[in-house]
Amino acid sequence: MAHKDLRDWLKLIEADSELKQIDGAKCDLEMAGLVEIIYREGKRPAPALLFDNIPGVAKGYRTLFGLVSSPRRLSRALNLGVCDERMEVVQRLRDKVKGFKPISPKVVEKAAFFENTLTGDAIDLNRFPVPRHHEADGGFYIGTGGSFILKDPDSGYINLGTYRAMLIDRNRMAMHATEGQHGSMIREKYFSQNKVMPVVFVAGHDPALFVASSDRSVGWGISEYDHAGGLKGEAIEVVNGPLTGLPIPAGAEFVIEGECHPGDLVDEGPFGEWMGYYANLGENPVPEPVIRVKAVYHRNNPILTCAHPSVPPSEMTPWTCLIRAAMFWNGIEKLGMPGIKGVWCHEEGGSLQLTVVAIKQMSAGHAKRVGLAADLVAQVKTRYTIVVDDDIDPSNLSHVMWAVATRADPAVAIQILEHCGTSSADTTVPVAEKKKWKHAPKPLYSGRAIIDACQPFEHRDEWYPVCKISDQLQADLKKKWAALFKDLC
Ligand SMILES: Cc1cc2nc3c(=O)[nH]c(=O)nc-3n(C[C@H](O)[C@H](O)[C@H](O)COP(=O)(O)O)c2cc1C
Ligand SMILES: [Mn+2]
Repeated sequence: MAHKDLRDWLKLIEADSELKQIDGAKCDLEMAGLVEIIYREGKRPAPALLFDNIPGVAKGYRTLFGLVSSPRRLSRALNLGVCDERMEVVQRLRDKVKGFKPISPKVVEKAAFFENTLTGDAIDLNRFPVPRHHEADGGFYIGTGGSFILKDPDSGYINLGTYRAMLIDRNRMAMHATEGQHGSMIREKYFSQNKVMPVVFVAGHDPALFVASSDRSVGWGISEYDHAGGLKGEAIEVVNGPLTGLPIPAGAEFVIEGECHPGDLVDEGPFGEWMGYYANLGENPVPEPVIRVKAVYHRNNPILTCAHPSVPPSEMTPWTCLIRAAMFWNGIEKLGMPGIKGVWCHEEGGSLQLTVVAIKQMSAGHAKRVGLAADLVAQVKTRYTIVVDDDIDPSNLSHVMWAVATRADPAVAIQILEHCGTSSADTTVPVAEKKKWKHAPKPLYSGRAIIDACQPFEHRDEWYPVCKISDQLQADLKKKWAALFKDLC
């Protein structure tokens, strides 16, 4: 049986010793600062961090980071069978998604979050434990570990997306859904018809729903509700929002109902982003649509869920690398590429900008074609794709770079793709270019590279022998000198 809601799931991860409560940290810089240090410098896997007894907020109000940031937690959240091995989680996830049957949500009458209903003057977003993440951030951010629920006005399909939102005042916030996101496409439809857009924001919902709502591979027109239900193997329970009519996850801890009016914009940002930069420096803060909050609902002692981006490895990258490796691997195979033995999306590239694919070479040019396919699958936010032979562990960066240093002749191995379209998050675009992006989007371009770090196909049979002790000798020595290895390795 899968977990029922976040509280139920927290009990499971506590029993796994993957939950740590921290008392007394402040919302302003302390909570997120501790998360950053623990995830960058601490032991792996780092536990989920539940902040409690937070100064300045009501007793019992809590904030949770690192919800699914370990192989075990992600495998639990997606009902993959408990697993601590990264590559095994990737395999199980891609198998599950291949045989995928989406399950529509089930409407129920009751939700625990109706325990507390705030409307009118009673609404005050500043009463909740919303963090400020970095010193240079423009404000306090909700939404990093939540979902926005929107309805496509044409087809009526329900989209869930994870987009950050900055608190403006007690009943307004600004949503940052970047260009091309389903959330911004839906918003543009309402605004172009001069219509008010109904909005729901939830936090502290089912972790499977959070993962689905931040997964780029869920396509336009497919509801993340159905996708999350399919992953969990059971329908997500929803109640209809009293004001918006939008379906709201019944198990959520914290809910906002509100609306977004055409032309109502406010400065949002700056905010330190997923690949470790303030990437929107050209125009920062950026005018973003205001969400006017009409009602807040929350469970007693609510738990807000947040995610902390920073220079990787961050609190986000230990799980986004698993999701992307699974999705990219399936995507490369769908393009008809044979011989794929492993895919890894390195945390150093924010799980998107540095992909390594291991192959069993099957024909001349195979490695290069696989590299092109991987670049295509990763779409707009990629940078480097490296293809290695299957004696290289694609998830071991030093192993990968050894292959690059010894097998890739730069003159022929590196393919540079110039002038590819890119996103506002791209830090290779000069800041001056971004400055031209005022209000009306201007095209942005940057390059990508594919590095073929495989042994040259036609010389494989006479390739240089690797100087490394055999696996057998290694195992024998480790057994015989077990005490020595206990001290030194
Ligand atoms: C922790 C986390 C935070 C994110 N924050 C944002 C954000 O602020 N803005 C944004 O456009 N995308 C953000 N994303 C990426 C989107 O959630 C992701 O692209 C998702 O597919 C969007 O849903 P959609 O495809 O239905 O628009 C974030 C992803 C994660 C994992
Ligand atoms: Mn979507």
